[in-house]
Formats: sequence, structure tokens, C-alpha cells
Amino acid sequence: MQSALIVIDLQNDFCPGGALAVVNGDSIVPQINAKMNDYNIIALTQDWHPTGHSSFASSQAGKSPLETIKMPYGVQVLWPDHCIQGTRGAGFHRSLNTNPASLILRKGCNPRIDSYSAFFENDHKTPTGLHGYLQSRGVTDVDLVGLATDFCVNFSAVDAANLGYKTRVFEHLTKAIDLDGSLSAARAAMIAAGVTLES
Ligand code: VGL
Ligand code: ZN
Repeated sequence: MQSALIVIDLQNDFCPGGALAVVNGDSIVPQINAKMNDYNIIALTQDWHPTGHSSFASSQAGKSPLETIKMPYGVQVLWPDHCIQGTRGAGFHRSLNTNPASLILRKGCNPRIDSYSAFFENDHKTPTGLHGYLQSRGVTDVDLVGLATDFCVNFSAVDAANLGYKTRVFEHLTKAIDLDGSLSAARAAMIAAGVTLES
């Protein structure tokens, strides 16, 4: 058994004051820092979009944030501009201890496809490389924390379980956007995929 901790998107834009702030998103940082002590393999992810990314409402004529559109890969929620490559908003929250991480993975770099999951882009086909990294390190068990419970944590956890990892989400170390019932839908999807939700 080899466990890895995956810390999802603890970035300024998802914390209070950021472009896509999750309520109390920063409140989980101290406990996540402490949790890292229990792991030998730690990966951090960053949502890392080019300017004008197709998931931004500002890139779609006549659309406002939180409206949805049909993309070739399915329905896409449109977001305020966030986590633009190299900006302060895309940086890690300043209190997050990034030192113990052996891997920092950036996702959402393709202008035409969003990438909620740390494993695949939203076409559910294009890999980010995380699976290869974890396999080559002998990882069998994946534990997830971070932001946001109902989007990037959810998609990452479902993919991890489908890839065969024994997968847990520590819910008290996540915070949700909770858009139109998205949190309860995400919890159901994770449970259906075989993810263990720990509080
Ligand atoms: C996320 C919406 C858009 C997330 C990223 O990290 O959950 N949500 N981009
Ligand atoms: Zn994003």
C-alpha cells in the first residue's frame, strides 16, 4: 500500500477576495498543512488557464458567469476569469506549505477544454500525466483535499476511483461552490464511483 495526498487548487482566486472565491476557502489551509505530515507522496494542483480560456464567460458572446453552454465535450459552466497563468490569482494561497510536495501539476492549459479533474481534461480522454506519475511511484491509494468539493475535487476523485485507486475525500478539508445543488450531486457521484467520503 502506498498513499498519495493530492491537494486540489488551493489558489488565491478560489479564496476570499479572489475572482472565483469559495466561501471560507482559505480556512482549510492550516489543517491541510498538518495533514501533509502523514504522507510521503504529495502532489499539488493549480488551475492554470491562458487568457481568454473558453470556460470564461468573457470569452463567450452574450454570456454571464454561471450560465452554461454546450461544448463539443458536454455542458460547460461559464466562470468569471480566474487562475490566469502567472497572475497572483493563480498563485498558491500564501499560507499553503508547498515545500513537501514532490509534484506540482497544472491543468486547464488548453484554451478549448476545461479541466476540472487532476487526471483528465473535461473530454474525459486527454490525460494530464498525473496517473502516470502516481503509477510510477507505486501509488495504490489516493486521498484528496482542497477546492472546490463539487467541481475539481469531485471530478478528480471520481477519475481516481475509476482508474482503480482506493480513493478517499476528506470532506472537512474541502470547501464547495455549491451551485444549484452541485454539492449534493457531487457527493452522490463520488459515492457511486466508490469514493469514501470522510468527515
Ligand atoms: C474549479 C471552477 C472552475 C475548481 C476550477 O477548482 O473547482 N472550479 N475552475
Ligand atoms: Zn478553472
